Amino acid sequence: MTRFRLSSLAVVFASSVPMSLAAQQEATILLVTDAALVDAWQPFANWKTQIGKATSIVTVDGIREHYEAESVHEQIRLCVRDHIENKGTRWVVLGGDSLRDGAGLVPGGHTTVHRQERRGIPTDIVYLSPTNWDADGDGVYGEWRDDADAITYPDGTVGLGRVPVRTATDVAAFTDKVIAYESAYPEGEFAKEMVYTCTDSPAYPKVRKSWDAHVSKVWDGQVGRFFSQETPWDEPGQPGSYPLSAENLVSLMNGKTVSKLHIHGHGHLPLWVLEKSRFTREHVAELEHGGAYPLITTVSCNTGEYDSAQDPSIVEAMIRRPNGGSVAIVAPIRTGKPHFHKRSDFRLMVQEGKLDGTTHTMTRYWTQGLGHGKTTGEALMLAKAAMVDDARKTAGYHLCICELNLLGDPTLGMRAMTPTTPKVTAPKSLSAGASEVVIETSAPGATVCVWQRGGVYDVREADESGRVAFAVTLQQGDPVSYGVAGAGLNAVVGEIAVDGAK
Ligand SMILES: [Ca+2]
Ligand SMILES: [Ca+2]
Repeated sequence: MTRFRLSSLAVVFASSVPMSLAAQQEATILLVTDAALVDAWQPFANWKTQIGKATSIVTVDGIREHYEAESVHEQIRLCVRDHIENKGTRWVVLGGDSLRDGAGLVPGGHTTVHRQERRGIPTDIVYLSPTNWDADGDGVYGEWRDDADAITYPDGTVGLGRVPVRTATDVAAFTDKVIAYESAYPEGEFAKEMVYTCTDSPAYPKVRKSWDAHVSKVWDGQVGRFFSQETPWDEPGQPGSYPLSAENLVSLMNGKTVSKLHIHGHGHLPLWVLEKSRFTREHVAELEHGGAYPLITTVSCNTGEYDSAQDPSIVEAMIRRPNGGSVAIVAPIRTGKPHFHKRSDFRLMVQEGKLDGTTHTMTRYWTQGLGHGKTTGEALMLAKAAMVDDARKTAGYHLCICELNLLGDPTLGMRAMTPTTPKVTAPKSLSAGASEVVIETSAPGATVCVWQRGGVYDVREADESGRVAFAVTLQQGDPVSYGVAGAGLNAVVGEIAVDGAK
């Protein structure tokens, strides 16, 4: 039986863990990390807070100290639930890499076993669950049949992602990429360019259908199909003449011509298998496309295996790569299995393109993000929520929900449209004491935030004329940070000096 100590948590956390005042009030982002990376994550937390998503950093050590349970996984789950239920958390960032059996910087969630994964997989979505995934109390978690009453899947209201970083340098490189993604996203056709790659001919029909029947129905982007026998770059009359090679995939990214990328085909932990070549860390090291970071989904086996002693996986390498790679990738932690209710569905997959559980999850991720304005983490959790009935019926779908992770930032908008950079007018300085901060923008409906670290934190929506007025009491010498952000915008931030009272 787990117990949960409610006494003076906020005070204890505030004194033991650096947190912004905003975070103490109401933090929409909860960032869980190791004590060694707290300082490294602070610029990320400050950036998110400044653009309207107040961020609270908690450490695994702090969680161990303040939540009572039989395991660190349970302690993290209780902490996350506390923040969701009592502190306004809408996104959970697991800010560190992990190893097997709860080791590493930020332990993976309870190990879920399955007949297809007898050695078990860490299941991060357990951290969002109001129940503990061990209904029969035998210490074996996530047993599809025996623990069904204690298994709660994500409902999509809270986004989750893991940033599998190991060092302060990794965190700094990742933070730079996230800031560029949110404030300096390319203002051309880039946002509209999606590419599906596929090297596996039996999968062609379903990969085609993912776009034709789903993503294209909700989003007005352009698709490029980079299949072994078909690419937009083929010589006329010579299908397949432009190979899906590692070099060509590097060119695609370095040319800043793909903002959404689905990679379908074989892979192993350290690489993607392409047509007659392999995409490895050496290719990741060639990536230089600062500011133009694609969002990626991939079914390729073990590419998202963040908990292995072998590190980095190819997905981890893409996340950690400075000035290149990606900021959010959905990938399987073990083999990327085509889950179905019955065997005959495989025939329908090959013949008619029936979507298996994994392809369906990734397709729903894109439709939620590009068609319905959800962030990366929300979109993946909604895709999982859409599969709950399947998971109750067939164990394979339960595994499907557990084994696909978002590696990267779960709070990012998915850039369905080409952004504009709003014009923002703010005072250069204000006087201490009771004041009105007026921010004028060219973006009606934008999220506008003001933040004085010593006290003020307020987030509002710009009115029809793009204006927001904040009534605040300002302290001398503590500048006001402001941020303007929104789905179709590159975020703009600035600072207002606070002088002595008049
Ligand atoms: Ca059990
Ligand atoms: Ca790892």
